[in-house]
Amino acid sequence: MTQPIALITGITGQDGSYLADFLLTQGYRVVGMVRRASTENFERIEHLRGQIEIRQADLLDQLSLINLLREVRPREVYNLAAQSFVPTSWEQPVLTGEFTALGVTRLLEAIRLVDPGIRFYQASSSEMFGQVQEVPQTERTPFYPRSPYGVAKAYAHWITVNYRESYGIFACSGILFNHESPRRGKEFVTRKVTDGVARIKAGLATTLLMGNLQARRDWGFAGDYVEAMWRMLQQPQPDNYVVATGETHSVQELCERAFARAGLNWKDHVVVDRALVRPAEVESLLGDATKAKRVLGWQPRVSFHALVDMMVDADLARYERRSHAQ
Ligand code: NAP
Ligand code: G4F
Repeated sequence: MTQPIALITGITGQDGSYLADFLLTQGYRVVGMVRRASTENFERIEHLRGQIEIRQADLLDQLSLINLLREVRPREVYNLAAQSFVPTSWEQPVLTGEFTALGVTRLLEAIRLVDPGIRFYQASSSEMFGQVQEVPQTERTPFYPRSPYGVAKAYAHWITVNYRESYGIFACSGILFNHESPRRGKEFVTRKVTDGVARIKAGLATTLLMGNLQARRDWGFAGDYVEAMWRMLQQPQPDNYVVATGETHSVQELCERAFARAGLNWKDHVVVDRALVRPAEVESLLGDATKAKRVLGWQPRVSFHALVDMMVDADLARYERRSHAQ
């Protein structure tokens, strides 16, 4: 049998790196798409050098996507690239729409032109549920996005469904709830907190400025969630799936657990800064992954507490290594 080829956009991101790890264990030839930068940003895939191939293209550039597909001829394309930080989407709404919404149409058009038999995964988001219309949220819950990012992801979701229905492309939309890891970007709340805890423990800071502590999220482990992406593309039919843990926790609970893990009391360090509260908030998310469990045989393995502990421990170890190196 010939080796299957997977193309991952956004391979330098959190999910791209975990998905590459996973696909290599499944025997894939993994090709990662990166956009041009003046310096390489390969920290999350450093450990995979020599095992994966990197090619340049950009979601903003149609021809680069067509040429990439012509060269690589993948069986599966995982579209993980996006402007993914919600607050930035208010500061750069047009660019967010270009990457996160229209970029998906460009990629689907490239697939249609080069090889409509390619299986396509779109990284959709629970941010599309925004001001939630029901609890818990399922594949049938109507969207009510609350940020330019959420609006862009709703467009991307529907264009994925539309290319499935219009052209018969095997296009899946994975509606993933928040998922985190030690590789999470430091601006997202979980990593901001665990990195903040480690900085305080190391004596590099005394306070941590935070936004809305009452917001609630359904947080899972990124390493578990990338497996659901792959399982979607192995089914006989393309479809949409919610991927979530079915548990919701507040940002305050996150702070409590993370500081306690390092032997600290969050109340001594966390300071609320109104400037970090968003113009329109997604107050609470809770997913129902019954369909993913039944059809894909997928299960989350890492609990909320285990996830926070894993991230705090990784950041503590990082600062400890740094202090020993000095
Ligand atoms: P991330 O860490 O922010 O990674 C985003 C990736 O997109 C990076 O590799 C980035 O490359 C790349 N990218 C951005 N603009 C690009 C462009 N114009 N052309 C090519 N590449 C571009 O995000 P993540 O947490 O791994 O999430 C992966 C995907 O899932 C995203 O689409 C996100 O919106 C979605 N999602 C995430 C979650 C979550 O909780 N993590 C939940 C639901 C959906 P650079 O390294 O060059 O910046
Ligand atoms: O970690 P966050 O920035 O993630 P958010 O906005 O939920 O978006 C993430 O998950 C989405 C899936 O639902 C993805 F699609 C998206 O790409 C991204 O990965 O914020 C989580 C919550 C928010 O309610 C925010 O207001 O934490 C609250 N929060 C409170 N203080 C904070 C802070 N968020 C950040 N980033 N920084 C704070 O200081």
